Amino acid sequence: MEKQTLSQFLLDEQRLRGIHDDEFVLLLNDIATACKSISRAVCKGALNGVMGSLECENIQGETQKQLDVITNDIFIEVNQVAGYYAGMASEEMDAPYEIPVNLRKSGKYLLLFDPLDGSSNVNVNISVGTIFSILRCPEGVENPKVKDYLQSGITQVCSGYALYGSSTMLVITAGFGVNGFTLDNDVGEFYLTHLNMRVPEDTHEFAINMSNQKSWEAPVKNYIEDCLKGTDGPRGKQFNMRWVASMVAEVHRILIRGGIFMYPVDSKLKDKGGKLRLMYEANPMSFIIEQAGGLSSSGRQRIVNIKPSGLHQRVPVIMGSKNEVEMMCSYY
Ligand code: P6P
Repeated sequence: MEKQTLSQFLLDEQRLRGIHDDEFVLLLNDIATACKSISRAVCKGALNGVMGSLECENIQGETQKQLDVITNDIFIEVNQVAGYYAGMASEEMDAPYEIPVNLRKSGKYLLLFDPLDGSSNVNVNISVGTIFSILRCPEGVENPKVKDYLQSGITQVCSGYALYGSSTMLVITAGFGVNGFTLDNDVGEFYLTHLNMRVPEDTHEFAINMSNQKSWEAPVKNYIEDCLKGTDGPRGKQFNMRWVASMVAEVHRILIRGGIFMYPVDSKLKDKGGKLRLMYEANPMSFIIEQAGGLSSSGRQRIVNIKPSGLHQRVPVIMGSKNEVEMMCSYY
């Protein structure tokens, strides 16, 4: 049977389930178009000589890659053509970007995104991705300011990621489950290939950057030590470890075969609150993981319940298989 395209899937959801307004469907199609364009830019990176770093740093204090800026521009330009946003905020930009009112067709939504998460992997040809989160623009707000973006993750209308790996995939949730679409480069369409994705409740695989071990808080140290004891330890089973240093790749693996992804706060990051950003990494990925039956916590609270205090706020992240995240959080 012919697979549904993303557009057909969204229109079906709109018609059969009465969800999504027209602006939302158009908006998601624009995001998909941006991701197709980013996929080509990443795929041809070396051929176009854009795999290097720039002399400048972003708001995070990280050296920007050429592709960080290129993909950020693609995301803004593609989405500005249709203008189904009141504004956009990006990991790569200090302040939100307001779409000029004359270019705007709808002021309903705010878009937050990390245009190329894991970009330090791009020149060693390891999977990278785009992460996005869609919020409602507060009623009557014509020109959204930072405070209008500072909504808890629980209020997200939609979130998703594109994974630029062996194939390019788009995985999205709008609060009615999680669905994955694979890009057919020959046709230029995303086709539904992963209907109603679910995170296995148990796992034997953890993902954490072990080089930070000496700086972890005690609960994390104790949990990992118990996992490493294997069948002789309190967990009574052997664990495997993965670390790709690309959150999108980790989360996708966990969606497919289970696992627990951890970027806990450590003594080096304590004053920053953690490594990963709440608004355009932790919240969108938490929405997806929870919609697929998993859990997502800072170790002390559900991530999507956190009331943001800043656009680039960081947060400790523990997310994945329900029973494993519960076990890990029991160490706090
Ligand atoms: P480290 C990529 O820079 C990122 O934000 C996530 O995608 C990834 O999980 C993490 O940082 C990797 O961090 O310290 O291992 O380089």
